[in-house]
Parts: sequence; structure tokens; C-alpha cells
Amino acid sequence: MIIASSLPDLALALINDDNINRLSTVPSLSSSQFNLIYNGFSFAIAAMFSSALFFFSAQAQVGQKYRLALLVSAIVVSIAGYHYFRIFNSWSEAYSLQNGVYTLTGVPFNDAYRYVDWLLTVPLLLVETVAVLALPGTETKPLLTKLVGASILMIAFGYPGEISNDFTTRAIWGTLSTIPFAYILYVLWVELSKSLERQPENVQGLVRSMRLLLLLSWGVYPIAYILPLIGITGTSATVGVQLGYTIADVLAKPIFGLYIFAIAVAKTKFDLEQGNAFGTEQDAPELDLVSSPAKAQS
Ligand code: RET
Repeated sequence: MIIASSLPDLALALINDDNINRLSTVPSLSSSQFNLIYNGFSFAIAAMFSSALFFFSAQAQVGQKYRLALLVSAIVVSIAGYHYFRIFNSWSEAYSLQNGVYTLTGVPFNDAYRYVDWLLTVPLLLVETVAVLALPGTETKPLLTKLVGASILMIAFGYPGEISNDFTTRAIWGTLSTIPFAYILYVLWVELSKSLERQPENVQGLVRSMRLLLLLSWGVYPIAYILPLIGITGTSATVGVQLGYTIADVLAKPIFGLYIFAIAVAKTKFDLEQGNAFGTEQDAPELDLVSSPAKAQS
């Protein structure tokens, strides 16, 4: 009963948090600091929407069975473009210029857009990545279930810490979130490494670089989150957290999507050389980005 009655309070606290005391939102910014973030968000909108156009249209350049992976990339960056548009507007509403300084207006900067974006896009990115692994059909589903479950926990644990104005709360939720994060990266690294032997030669280098990009881009998120906890406070924390997440998002979505595209092109070329130009529906019931060579050879 007590728990039930405190749940709405918790929900309200999560929505109506006071922005003023947040560890990652300072009360005032110089115009260059405000503009750095403003322009960062604007750049992200351009990167997301232009890559969405590219991924939608690039489907025609790859074999039938790789098109769904490109479509997933296009959907990921479209969702992100929409959220960056909302984040950009929220940022503009959160501060106003007074006597040459950007000061909080009282309209809270809405960090929830970012977390909702991750909730939608991270599972889709995992689907894209697992598609590259060329796993036997029966292994794909359990692996995806574990990874998607862990990614939801990672994001859900991160949010209460993100919006908290308390150092310890941020540290505790951040640590909890790091457990599923480490699990995801470990599993993906191991599985991507194992998948190398199933790849044709012209794809192996791309998968190696993609594996590195995954590690580097995902690694930026906890680093940005941790800044207010390691003595980087005030304006530097705000700028560091927002720019860090934005850079990581551009690397993890459009740039990562370009790797998926490059792999799809390389595999289409491989298929052409094998005399299996555009695949068939039977070859590609799912997001079958890489399993074709193994199948073609067997
Ligand atoms: C949080 C909280 C602090 C600890 C960790 C985090 C990790 C976040 C990650 C987000 C990845 C997002 C991606 C989005 C692409 O669409 C939540 C910041 C570990 C890894 C890849």
C-alpha cells in the first residue's frame, strides 16, 4: 500500500525534477558555451536526417537480403533526428539571454528525450549489429533477447542518476547501469570476434573497424555521465555531458550505419562473384546481413 502510494510521487519526481540544482545543468552559461551546445545539437539534427535520406535511398545499391539492415539504420537515425529536434528546442527554451549571459528560464531542459531515444534506438542498433554476426539461426534470438534486455536495464538505471541533483544518487545509478553496459560490450566484442572467421576476406577489415567503433562510441557515454562525479562541475560539466552524448550519438548511429552500409556493399559484391547476385526471400527471411557466404558455401 505504502509502495503503491509512493509510486505516483516517484513518477512525479522523475518528471518534475528541479533543473536548477542538477549536477549537469548549470544556472548560467556564457554565450559561447550556450552556442557550442546549441550548434552541437543543430549539427546532430543535420547528421541524423541527412544520413536517414542516404540510408533510405542506398537500399537500392545493395542486395535484397541486406536491405532490411539499411532500413533499420535509416529508422534509427530518423528517430534520433526527431529527438535531437526536440532536444534542440528544449535547450533553447531552458535558457534565455540576459545581460550577455544565458540564464535558466525555469522551463526544465528535458533529458528524457535522450533517454527515450536510447530506449528505442539501442535495441535497433543491437539488431543491426547481431545481423552482422552470421550466427546460426537458433543462436540469434536468445542472444538478441539477452542484449536487448540488458540495454533496457542500462538505460533505465542511468536515467534517475542523470536527473538527480545528488552526487551519491548519480554515482549509484551510474554504477548499476555500468553492469549491463559491460555485459553488452563484452558479449558483442566476443561474438564479433568469433564472427570474423565466417566473413569473406573483403569484409573482415570492415568488421574489425566496426568492432572498434562500437567500443569507442559506446565508451563515450559513461565518460560524459561521469564528468560531474570526477570534479568537473558547473559549466564544464554541462558542456561536457551534452557535447559528449551528442558526439557519441553521431558516432554510434550515422557513422556506425555507414559501416553497416559498407559491409552490405562488400557482401553484395561477394555474392555477385559467387553468382548469387541479389539473394532470394528464402535466403533472407530476417536481417540477414552476413550469413549468406556461409550458406552459399554450404
Ligand atoms: C549511461 C548512464 C551511466 C552509465 C552508462 C550509461 C551508458 C549509456 C550508453 C548509451 C548508448 C547509447 C547508444 C545510442 C545510440 O543510438 C546510461 C549514460 C554505462 C552506452 C548507443
